[in-house]
Amino acid sequence: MSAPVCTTCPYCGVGCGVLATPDGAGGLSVTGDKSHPANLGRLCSKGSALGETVGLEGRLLAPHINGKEAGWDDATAEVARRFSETIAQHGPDSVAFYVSGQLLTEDYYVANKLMKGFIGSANIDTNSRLCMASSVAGHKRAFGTDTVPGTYEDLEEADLVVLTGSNLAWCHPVLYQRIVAAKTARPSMQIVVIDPRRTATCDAADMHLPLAAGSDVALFNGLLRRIRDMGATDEAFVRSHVDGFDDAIAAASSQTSEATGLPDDLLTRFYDLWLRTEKVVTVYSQGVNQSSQGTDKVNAILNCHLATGRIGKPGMGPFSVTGQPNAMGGREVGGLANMLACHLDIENAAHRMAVREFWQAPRMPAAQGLKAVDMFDAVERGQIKALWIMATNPAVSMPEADRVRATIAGCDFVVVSDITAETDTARLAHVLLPATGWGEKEGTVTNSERRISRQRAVLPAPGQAKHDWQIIAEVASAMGWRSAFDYSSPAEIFREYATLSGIAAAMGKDFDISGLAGISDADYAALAPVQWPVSATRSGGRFFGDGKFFTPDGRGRMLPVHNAAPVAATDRRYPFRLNTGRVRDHWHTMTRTGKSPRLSQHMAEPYVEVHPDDASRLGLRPAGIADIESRTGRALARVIVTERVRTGEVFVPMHWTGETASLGRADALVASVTDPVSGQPDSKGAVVGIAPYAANWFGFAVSTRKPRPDAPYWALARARDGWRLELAGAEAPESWEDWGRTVFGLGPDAEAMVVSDKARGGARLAFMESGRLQAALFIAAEPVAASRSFMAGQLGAAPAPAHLSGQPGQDMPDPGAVVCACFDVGVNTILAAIESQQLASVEAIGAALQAGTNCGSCRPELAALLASATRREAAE
Ligand SMILES: Nc1nc2c(c(=O)[nH]1)N[C@H]1C(S)=C(S)[C@@H](COP(=O)(O)OP(=O)(O)OC[C@H]3O[C@@H](n4cnc5c(=O)[nH]c(N)nc54)[C@H](O)[C@@H]3O)O[C@H]1N2
Ligand SMILES: Nc1nc2c(c(=O)[nH]1)N[C@H]1C(S)=C(S)[C@@H](COP(=O)(O)OP(=O)(O)OC[C@H]3O[C@@H](n4cnc5c(=O)[nH]c(N)nc54)[C@H](O)[C@@H]3O)O[C@H]1N2
Ligand code: SF4
Ligand SMILES: [Mo]
Repeated sequence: MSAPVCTTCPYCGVGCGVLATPDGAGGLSVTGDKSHPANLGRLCSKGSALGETVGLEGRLLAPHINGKEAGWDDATAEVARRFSETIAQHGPDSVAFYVSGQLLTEDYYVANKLMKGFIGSANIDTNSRLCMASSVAGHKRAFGTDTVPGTYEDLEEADLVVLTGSNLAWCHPVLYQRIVAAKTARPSMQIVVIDPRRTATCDAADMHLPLAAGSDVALFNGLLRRIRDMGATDEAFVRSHVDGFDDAIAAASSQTSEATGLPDDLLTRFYDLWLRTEKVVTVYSQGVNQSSQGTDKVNAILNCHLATGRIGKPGMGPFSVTGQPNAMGGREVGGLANMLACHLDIENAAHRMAVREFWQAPRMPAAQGLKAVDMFDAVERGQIKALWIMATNPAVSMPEADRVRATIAGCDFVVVSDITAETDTARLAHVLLPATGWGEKEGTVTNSERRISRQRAVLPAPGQAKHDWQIIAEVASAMGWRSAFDYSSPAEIFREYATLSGIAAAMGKDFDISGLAGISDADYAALAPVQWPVSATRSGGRFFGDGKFFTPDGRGRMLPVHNAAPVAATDRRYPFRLNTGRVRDHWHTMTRTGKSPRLSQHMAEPYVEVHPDDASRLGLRPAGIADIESRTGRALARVIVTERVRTGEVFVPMHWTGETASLGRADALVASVTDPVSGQPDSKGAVVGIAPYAANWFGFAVSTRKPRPDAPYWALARARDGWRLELAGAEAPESWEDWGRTVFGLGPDAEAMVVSDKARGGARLAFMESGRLQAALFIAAEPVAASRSFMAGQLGAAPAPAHLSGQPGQDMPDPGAVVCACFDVGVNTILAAIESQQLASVEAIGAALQAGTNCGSCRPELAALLASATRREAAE
């Protein structure tokens, strides 16, 4: 076995250190890096399962031109030629790059340099527009710079942690575990969750404020009024360092907090807790950013911290947590259409000149480029004629995803750089370029607390895959700019970038890593995680505690903000507010987590959470299928009836795509409404109508071969030795056996055992090849009751009667749906152990079954199982 390589997790913005050891057979074993300050050895379920996601199945391994495999020389030449011709004919603004917070800083730097400095357009935007843009804009308005003031330690040192619009337990699990550990050690620490949904994050909370969707400004304006009314303002800090106090108070006083829909006494309890607790950190994420008033929401939060001087000091401050592994790096390096590199501003002539000179750039745009939604609109209008998409899947993740998909399909020339061969977006490309992925590429990422860490290669580049920076540099060279893009390594790019940051710092910018400008190749290879700034005068630490901001006069700004109703109003046809977001074990469009059987079991199909009152009014049954419709599209999803959501609001996860479900793309339903300041889409604020989907049959199947499903509702997920498939439809095929043979790719030699119950519209089929179970199919008039976990474990097994009942026999234990993904422990195993071993705590479950003892992501679910078992016992 080789020595472990220190690298960084490619998922969320916590930025955990990972020790990865190749197993010599193309796989990896992965553990948490105890020396990394972000995680100190912890990993969540997704990080722990990284080894299961590096296999080459489904990978894009060679360039393709118009669907045919091609060599790199031809592919690079084709991209360069089409971009050059388009620019020559229609000008620099007729082309665009749409990039991603999943690029490394070095990739991002090169893409930005090519577009802004050499092509001469600012039409480069990133999926961070859908993610962090409102935080960027809010920070800039308040601080004069896009900088997160605090560090992760603040979350542990705080006496009150407010989590608003953040499902930290599922989306930043290691940070959540750090907070929970701090609270366990110091139980007086308080946690408050502000979220319309009761999420897993609420399990550790002392207080949950289920505010009406979109009403955060009303809530935080109420807090600001209370700060003023109760004399909690830090007058000295405001006098010396903050402008805008009176206007912000006036705006806050012009409205009540009624829009939150929360009772006054609950609000007052929260406000008074906030007021009497000096050490307070307010963490916020997409429930704040992804809103038609996302920037105002951000400033409403920042106002409260500025008014009380609770910022940039140990245990206090606002804390925008970043989503993607390099969302922060992208903001630093100028990945957004309205920024230059190193926090410099595109519309500032002096900044522009400095960068132009540094790059020796032939041209430089003087105005902002098009932000993501506007960019795709310009593609639709034919104004942008050549588009290069890197490391993102906009045909799934952009609002009005059906229209975006059609827009990309209609664009004259589309290039997609990806690691995955078949994504909804890759299917639309004229030129497909294979990139190296996590574990194969080298560079840096910056996490939520401004800490720069190395991603390091552990595995060789597969097939013909190249690094993203290399692909971009080669196209730039082919376009005639070889000397400016003649990089031989990411270290060289990093040095150039660090040097530029020194120039930016000399112009008064806070982003400064000039201390690394002279880093040698060897030191870059060995670079330990380091928090910026890194310069001759500063290293790491907090910002703004000293009252120094980066506005022209150095003072922070409070903003007058007013609560506004979400732009899309509900009406009779679309009476529900659609909330969207994430599940614990999947990452975005699932191109990586979808490869892991363990991660695919926790939530195996698209679903919609509906309140019981709404469900009964609409006739939606638990486990039935809902037909969800908006002005822009349609989706089918499994119904989960739950009090976790408010009445009038429903929740659909964002992860399902055209590859994994028939009609599961949440963004088909979401309108392209954006925040007027940041341009970020209101991904949580669409309006929809819901009705039961009139299914006459439901199905469940497992198959060793990847099924090619043919049904109105289907959803596909990996299982241990194959695939699992959920199905529903109106009209049943004539022969389920024939249907199964086609869908599961079975030959005539496959033997079928069929039990049909024509009267009740049911059928059960098991298909064998060489005496082993190849596929099983269960059809019923009701949602199928077969045990998913049991059947998924039976593929390849010798025939057994249980294969037709779909339930384990007496001697065959059924672990039930996976709760602990790290140790693959199912719900039935846990419930049985709670009962038989009288387990009374999450720790006791861990000691008995290991569940919850690795990443801890499932600890909230274990606690819920304990509570339900105790309730049952009490009732009996
Ligand atoms: N497991 C997992 N983790 C991830 C990711 C993933 O795909 N899977 N993606 C990463 C990325 S890129 C990101 S950006 C982060 C996102 O991390 P989060 O922002 O924590 O995740 P979301 O589920 O998008 O939304 C958070 C919460 O906002 C709530 N919300 C909706 N509307 C409102 C509102 O009006 N006000 C308030 N206060 N809350 C509201 C939702 O109910 C939801 O629980 O997660 C990162 N981590
Ligand atoms: N309704 C709704 N929509 C949302 C959100 C929401 O909460 N609700 N959240 C939004 C947010 S915050 C985000 S961040 C986006 C995320 O949405 P996307 O960025 O579209 O989602 P991913 O699946 O992460 O796409 C990454 C793509 O890059 C590929 N890839 C992975 N690694 C590499 C690499 O190293 N190089 C290259 N070239 N390709 C690579 C993957 O195979 C995949 O196709 O979705 C947004 N859309
Ligand atoms: S919390 Fe999980 S997903 Fe996020 S960086 Fe750490 S291991 Fe990766
Ligand atoms: Mo994100």
